[in-house]
Amino acid sequence: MVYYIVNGREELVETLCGDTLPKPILSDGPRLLLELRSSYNNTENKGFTGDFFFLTNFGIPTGHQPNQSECTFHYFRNVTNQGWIQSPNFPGAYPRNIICNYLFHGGPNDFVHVRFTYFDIEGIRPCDEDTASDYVEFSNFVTRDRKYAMYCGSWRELVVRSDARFFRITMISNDRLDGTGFRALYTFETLPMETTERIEVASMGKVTPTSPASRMYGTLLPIVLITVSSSPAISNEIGIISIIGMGLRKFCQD
Ligand SMILES: [Ca+2]
Repeated sequence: MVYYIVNGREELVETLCGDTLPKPILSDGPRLLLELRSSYNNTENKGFTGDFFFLTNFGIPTGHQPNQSECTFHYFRNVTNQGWIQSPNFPGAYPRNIICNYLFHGGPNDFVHVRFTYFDIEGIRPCDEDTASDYVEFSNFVTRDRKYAMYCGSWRELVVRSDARFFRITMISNDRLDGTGFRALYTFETLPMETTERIEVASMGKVTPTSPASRMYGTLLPIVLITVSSSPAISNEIGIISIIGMGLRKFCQD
């Protein structure tokens, strides 16, 4: 059983059993509790093994993170013109109460093209505060861009393009229920001077229940991450614990 520690109290977020490897787990603060419960004698179930890490990158391995206490990552064209972004702890569930910014900085006449290959953000449309949804926001500015709706739910082949050299993607989660986040390929391209029309969303559709992130990752070992939170009390000390290669072996609750 996996517990977050919220305001000093243990909050159950996931129960694991069976012989299927779990997805990575990322804490939403500096502590995470894993509890093994066995209610009767058995001679066949052998338990589990796993690795853990303390991390400061919120489980996001790409981009430049200037401040380890903030989930803000910068992507510069003069570093690379193409790469991947992902939600914290992808393909595992993203943490609750988190704000993550992905900021793209192209050169003059550049724009950035972002193609989501996986998108699962907990919520219902229109994904605003009234729907108590987590959401992803797109903007050509640091501030809100009214051209874009807020995005949540499951999408397939979601494509977004910036108007100009700067672009911002922000993921915001609330304090309840989780999704498995997103993964996207970004590409900086040079904008032809004569064609400045913007393409917002190229295509979209539902993700099928048979297309979990694990399929994209094949035999990639799962990673259990225990992050350190951005709560004010520990704002200067962010730590992240990750557990890699967790094996769950016929370990069931009754
Ligand atoms: Ca939520």
